[in-house]
Amino acid sequence: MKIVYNERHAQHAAQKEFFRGQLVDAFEIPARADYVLQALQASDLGPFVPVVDHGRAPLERVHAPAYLRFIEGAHAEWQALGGEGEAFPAVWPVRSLRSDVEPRSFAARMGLYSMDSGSPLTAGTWAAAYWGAQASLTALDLVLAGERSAYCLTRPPGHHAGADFFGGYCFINNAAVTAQAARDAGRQRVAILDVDYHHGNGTQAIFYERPDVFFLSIHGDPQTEYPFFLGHADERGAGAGEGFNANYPLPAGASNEQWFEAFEKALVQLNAYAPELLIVSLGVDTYGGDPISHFRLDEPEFRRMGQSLASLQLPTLFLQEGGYATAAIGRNVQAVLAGFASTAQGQPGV
Ligand code: Q9C
Ligand code: ZN
Repeated sequence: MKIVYNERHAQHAAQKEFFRGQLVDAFEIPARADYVLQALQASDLGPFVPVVDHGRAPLERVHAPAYLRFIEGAHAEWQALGGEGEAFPAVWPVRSLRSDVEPRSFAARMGLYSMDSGSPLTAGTWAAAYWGAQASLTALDLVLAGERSAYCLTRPPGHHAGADFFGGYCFINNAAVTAQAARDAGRQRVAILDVDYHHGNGTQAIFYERPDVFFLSIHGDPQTEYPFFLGHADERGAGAGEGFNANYPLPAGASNEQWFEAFEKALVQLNAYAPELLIVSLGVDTYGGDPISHFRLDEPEFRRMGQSLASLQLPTLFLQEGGYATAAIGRNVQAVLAGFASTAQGQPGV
């Protein structure tokens, strides 16, 4: 399986994040990707393919240009105001407040363009996120050119980022950018399967009213789990997109049996859609040892996940999302990819 690695990921290196109103050590750190890189280099997966710059246009197909410009310049603005270290939002235009006027205040724009205070914005955030999107697009190119699959190793992750906001450690929505690029390259139906512990609210929202990108997600129930305000089972798409969104929320603490039951249901639904491309938002924070999540998967389950995905027999693009048990992420990602790669093409589908 060809691998595209975003070498610039470490430019996004936060020391701290807000968690329940306190500054704590950041969870989404460069070592996450370093461990995955080590595990993949020691495996027989690969080869590694260099990143190709596709420019800004494919990002602007999904994200508001004003949002991208803000993220690009935000840390410099923060520093010019005397800010030190990471920048965080602290005020948001909820409900009856206006979000159609962009305020001049930096603090106000931080709130306008974000959903939480848990996503530190650093000097290198834009570079890391921009090149992560480019690495994702490079991996997409491989699959569009006929590769059975490709994996993009990148951070920060993407699936919480909306068209015009960051949050949940995410700034540019790589799954959405690549799904749109695949549509623009002529693929008619694209499926995004999000197996990260957290609901991919950004990806869902971007495609909610569209039938051409089917979003399916298995995740911790938003009644108790981040992102709290989206990801319920009754969200099935709207307008022309009605029926093309599927959420499988599971209670925190769900068993592996419950997880695979939901997963197999999602695969049947996905298969019935007959997509021309599958994009997997591959978070491995479903791991039992994850410090901020509450499912129980382990190496054998990650391998089984990869095998089941292979049985769909679809061109498949894997994009790295969450996973915070730093030392175990490499092993878990490798198990998914090896499970997929070891399942022969031509084996019966689900
Ligand atoms: N400090 C992804 O997995 N904060 N994002 C949880 C822990 C939000 C996770 C509290 C978690 C976001 C891509
Ligand atoms: Zn997650």
